Amino acid sequence: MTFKRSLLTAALPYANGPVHIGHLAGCYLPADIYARYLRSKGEDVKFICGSDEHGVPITIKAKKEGITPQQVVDKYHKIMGDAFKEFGISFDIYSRTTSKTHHQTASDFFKVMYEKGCFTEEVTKQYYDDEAKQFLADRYIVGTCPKCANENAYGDQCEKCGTSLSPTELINPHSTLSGSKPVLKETKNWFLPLDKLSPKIKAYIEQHKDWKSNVYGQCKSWLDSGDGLQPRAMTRDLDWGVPVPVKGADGKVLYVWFDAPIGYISATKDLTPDWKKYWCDKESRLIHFIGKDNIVFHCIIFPAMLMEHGEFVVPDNVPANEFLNLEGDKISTSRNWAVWLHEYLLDFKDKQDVLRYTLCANAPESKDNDFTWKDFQAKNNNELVAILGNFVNRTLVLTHKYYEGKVPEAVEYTKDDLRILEEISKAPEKIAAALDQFRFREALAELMNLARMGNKYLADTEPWKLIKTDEKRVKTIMNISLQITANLAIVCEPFLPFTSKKLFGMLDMPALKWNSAKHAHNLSSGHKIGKEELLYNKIEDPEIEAQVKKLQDSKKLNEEQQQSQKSEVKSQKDEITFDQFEKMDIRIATVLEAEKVAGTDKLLKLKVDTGNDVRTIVSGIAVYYKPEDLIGKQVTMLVNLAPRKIKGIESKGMILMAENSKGELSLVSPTREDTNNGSTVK
Ligand code: B3M
Ligand code: ZN
Repeated sequence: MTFKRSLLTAALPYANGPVHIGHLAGCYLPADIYARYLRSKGEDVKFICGSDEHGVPITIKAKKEGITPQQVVDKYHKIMGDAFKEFGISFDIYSRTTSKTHHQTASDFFKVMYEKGCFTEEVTKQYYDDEAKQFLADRYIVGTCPKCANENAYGDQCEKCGTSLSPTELINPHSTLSGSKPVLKETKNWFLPLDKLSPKIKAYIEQHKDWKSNVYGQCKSWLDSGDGLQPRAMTRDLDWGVPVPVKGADGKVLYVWFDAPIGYISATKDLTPDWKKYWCDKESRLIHFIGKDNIVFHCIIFPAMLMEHGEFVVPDNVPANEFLNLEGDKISTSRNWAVWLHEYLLDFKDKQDVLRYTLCANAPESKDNDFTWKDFQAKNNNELVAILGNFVNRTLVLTHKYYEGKVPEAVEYTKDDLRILEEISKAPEKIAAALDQFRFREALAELMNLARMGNKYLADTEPWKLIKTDEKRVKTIMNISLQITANLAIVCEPFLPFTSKKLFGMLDMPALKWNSAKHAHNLSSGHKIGKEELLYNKIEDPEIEAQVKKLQDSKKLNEEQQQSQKSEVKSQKDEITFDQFEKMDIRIATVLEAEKVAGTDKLLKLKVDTGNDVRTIVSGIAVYYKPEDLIGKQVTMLVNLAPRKIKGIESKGMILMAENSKGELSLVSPTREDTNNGSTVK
C-alpha cells in the first residue's frame, strides 16, 4: 500500500515530571529523526505530540505538594515543551489534554461509541472513602502486602516485593486521603469488551507481521495468553479528567488511557483545519512512536477504539523502542537516577547534537541498552570530533588556505575519484533504506561512513603534500571533499539538525533537501564558502567525572534516605566522658530576626540573642519553619562551636534540633516561660 501522507505521533508524556534521556532515546528522538527525514524528502507529514495531563499520579503529586492538579500540569507542560524545543524535537504541535479542544474531542469520541452500543455497563464493587466521600483509585489505598508483609503496599502493587495486587488483596487497607478504612461500594462503569473484539484485533495484528519483532511479539503474547483479552473499564470514579458525557455518570471521568491517545486527534485539530485529511483518509499513514511499556495501549486498545468508532484510520506501524538504562541501572525518577535534559544543557551548552548522536547510536531499538558517560565521551571524541568534525575542518581550512575560500573546479577525475563520487551518491539511499525500516542506529552508522570515507580520501590523497607538486590534482581532490561536506550537511539534518545548520552556514549555501544528496555536485566551482569553525570540541575527563560523581552522589543520598526510613530509631553512639560533655556550652537563646538565604531552599539566616550577645547563625530549617514563625521563639543552641562560613555568611554556633526517623527537624525549646536567654543546658 502506498500512502499519500504520514501522521507521526510521539507518546504524550505525563505532565508530572521533567524529561530525561530515557524519554528522548525511547521515542522523541527516533520520531524526530523520522519526521525530519520525511520532510526533507518533501513528503506531506505532520508530527504530533503534547502533554498527557490526566491520570491518578498527577492528582497524587498535587496532593503531596499542596497544589491543584492544574497547577502541576501547567508547570510541567512548560518544562517539557521547552526541553523538547531545546533539543530540536520538531513537533508541528505540542498540545495538551486539558485543552478545550481535547475535552470536546474525547467526549464526542466516547459519545459516538456509547451511542453505537460499543460499551458494556458493569456494576462492580470498589473501595470508597466515607470520610473523603469519594471512590479510591488503586494508588490511593495502602495496606499490608499479603506476600511480603510490607505495610506500605499500594492497591495496585507492592513496591517492595514487586507483586502486582488488586486493592482487595491488601490486609488492613486504608485510604491515603483520610486514613480511614475504605468500604466496598457498588459503582457502574463502562467497559470496552476486548474479549469480544479479540478476533478483529487478532486479524489486525496478523496483518502487521512487518512490525518490529519486539512489538509484534508483545502483541501476540497479549492475544494468545491464557485468558486472552479481558473487558477493560473505560471510565473511572475520579474527579480529574474528561467527564463521562452520559446520564448517570456524575463524578466519573474517562479512563486516562481512553482519553490520552485521542489527544493525538485533538492536537491535529489544533494544528490544522485540514486534520481530517490525516485522520480519516485511507491514504494517510498513522505511525505511533512509543516506549515498550505503551505497546498494548497503542497496538490493541487504541486500534480497538478506532475500529469501533469507525471514522478514523488505524495505526499502520508502532515502532516501539525498549528501555534505556543509565550506568547499568534502571532510570528512575523517584530515585533521581536520571540525566535530566534541562540539567544536561547547563553542563553541556550547545551540545544538543552530541546527546542526540549518542542516544541514536545506542538506541534501545531491539533490546534494552545502557547509557554511560564514558561512552558519551568516547562517541564525542572518537567519532564526532575525530571523524565528522575532523574531515569537515580539514576540508574547509584547506579551501581557505589554497583558494581563498572559493570552491576549486574538478579538473580531471581519476578512477578512485569516480568510485568516491559514486559512493557519495549512494549514501542517501543507504541511509534511507535503514530509516524506512526504523533502523536508526544503522542509518546513523551509514551517515558516519560517508564522513569516514571523506576522511580516508584526504588521508590517502594527502593534498597538503601534493600542493607542492600537482596543483591541478589538488583542485579536484578539494572539490570532491567539498561535495562530500555539502552532502553531509544534507543527510545529517534529521539526526544532527544543529550540526547541519552550522555546516550549511559554513558553506554559505541554502539548506538543501534530501534528494539533492543523490548527486555529488551541489557546490559549483567559484562559490565562496563562509568562515570555518569547529563543529565539535573534545570533552575532557574531568567533565565526565563530574557527571559520574553527580550520579553517585544521588545514589548515596538515596541509600541514606532509605536507610534512615528503615531504622526507625538510630542506635546509640559511642560512650563519652562527663568532661567531654562539659566542653559543650549549650544555652537558651531567642530568635530576633529570620530570613531565607538567597539561592537555597533549606537555609535560614537568623539573628539570635544568647543573653551574652546578639549574633548571626545559619540554620538548615527552612523546609520546616517559615522565617516569620521563628521570630520571638526560644531555641536551644551550642554557643561555643567554632564559627563556620555557610554560603558566605559567618555562622556562630549551632541551633539544636530533634531529627525524627524520616529526617525531619523540630526545634527544641524550653517548656517554662521564665527560662531567660543565656540559661545553660546541662
Ligand atoms: N502518558 C504514558 C507515558 O508517558 C502515557 C503515554 C500516553 S500516549 C497516548 O509513558
Ligand atoms: Zn510485597
